[in-house]
Amino acid sequence: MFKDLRDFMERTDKAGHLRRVNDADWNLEVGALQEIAAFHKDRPALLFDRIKEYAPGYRIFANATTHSQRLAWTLGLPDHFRGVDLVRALREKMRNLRLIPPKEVTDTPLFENVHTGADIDLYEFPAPRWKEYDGGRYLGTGCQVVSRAPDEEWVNLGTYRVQVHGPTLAGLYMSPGRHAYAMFEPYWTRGEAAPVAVVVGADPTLLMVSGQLLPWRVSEYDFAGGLRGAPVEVVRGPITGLPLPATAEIVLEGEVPQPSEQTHPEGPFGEWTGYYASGQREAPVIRVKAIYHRSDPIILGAAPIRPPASSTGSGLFKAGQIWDELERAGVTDVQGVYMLAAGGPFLICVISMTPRYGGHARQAAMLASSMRAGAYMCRLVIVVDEDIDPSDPNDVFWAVATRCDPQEDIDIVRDTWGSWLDPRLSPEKRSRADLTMSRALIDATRPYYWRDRFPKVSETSPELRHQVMAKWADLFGYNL
Ligand SMILES: Cc1cc2nc3c(=O)[nH]c(=O)nc-3n(C[C@H](O)[C@H](O)[C@H](O)COP(=O)(O)O)c2cc1C
Ligand SMILES: [Mn+2]
Repeated sequence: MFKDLRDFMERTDKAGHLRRVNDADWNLEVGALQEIAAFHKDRPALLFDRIKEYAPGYRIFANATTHSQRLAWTLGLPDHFRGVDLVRALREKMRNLRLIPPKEVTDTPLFENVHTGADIDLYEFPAPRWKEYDGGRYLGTGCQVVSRAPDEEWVNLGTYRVQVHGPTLAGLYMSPGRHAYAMFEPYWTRGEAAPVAVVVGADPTLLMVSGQLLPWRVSEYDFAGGLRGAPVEVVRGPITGLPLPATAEIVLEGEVPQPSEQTHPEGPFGEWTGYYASGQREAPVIRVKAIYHRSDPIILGAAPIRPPASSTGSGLFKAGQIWDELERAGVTDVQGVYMLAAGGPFLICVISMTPRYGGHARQAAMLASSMRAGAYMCRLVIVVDEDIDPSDPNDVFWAVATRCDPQEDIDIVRDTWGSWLDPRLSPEKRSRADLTMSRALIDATRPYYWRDRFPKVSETSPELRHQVMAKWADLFGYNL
């Protein structure tokens, strides 16, 4: 595995995946290029340097994991897997994962530059304004917010966006239920501000982990250690005592005051759904007490991009969890689960299976849509036969269009677990904080009781295909 962000960048470069961009403006140009690259067929990563108004060396690395090969590197998996094979490999890895606690070290480049007191200026870094309707500049997109509850040992790392409000003031957007929020509350109850650190530019494996819903009391450090098979090296934060990744590029240390004492308008910010749904609200702030950074620091930028680009790591974890839950619930013969990229990581779940009895497919759909992993924000659950690749939207919708009779095969479930981020949440429901949504369970498997009489698929058999391809190999190239 790679050692840190710089090492990852080098590997990206050696693989031919890196494009260098000079002279872009932090105001919208960086964000537009990031989006264009995410939709480009090569899915390159971008390294921005000589950013407008900034000294050379103050860089932004964006789109670290928009390519499945680079995604596999961050997960410590072989990089030839795609689609459902990647989900299968991740599940296998998760089954055998051992938590490895971080290792404290003293040797670190993080303190090459230390700013305290009047020397603190968040505008020292070229934080982008990513999209045209964003409410400001965001230093934290691919970041980690580090926190610890007053009387607990374990340390949490969560990815929550961090907006720059002023030279020493940053904003924090945490959805309800985030671990850091639960850790801050006991400080606030005692009338204290909560200690916090924000890591900008850690190695992308840490980002992959800090963006996942791990259980309370499972430190993302230990999980990342498990993924990489070696402990994450940390140094102690001089002010908060919190462990910080030793090779991080930039770290802010500070405190989060009780919201009744201080908040600041936060957002709007374009979200992974492809919409601005959460608007602008008062949100908690971080009073920055110190900034540490390596020389020539790199911001790891991971602003959300509309689907299908927003579906990277979280969708793989989600699919693996739903698959696990289905098996645990006794649903047999599942061949694959995939979160279709058009729905980002959460909105469209596809299950490919071999139904063994009438009702089997419907049972899988109902369970997937209501057990923990699939219950949040899922709009469509689609069940397809085993000959359909659940990661291929054309295959999936071919099955929906030809094997599903809407009147018989689509069920609607009402009042399920939704979110403020849902662009379809009506103004009326939004105003009364009713976040529930409905979802459709689509059975696109051949009807079980007459599947033997279902028209045959009109497609060249694998045997015949091989035969003619061997005979006319030159015509298409060997691997077609
Ligand atoms: C790139 C990225 C950006 C994210 N931005 C936010 C955010 O701004 N606010 C938020 O509450 N969750 C955000 N999330 C989701 C959380 O990181 C995720 O739910 C994670 O579980 C939070 O950690 P925690 O469970 O320790 O609180 C983001 C996830 C990713 C991958
Ligand atoms: Mn957590």
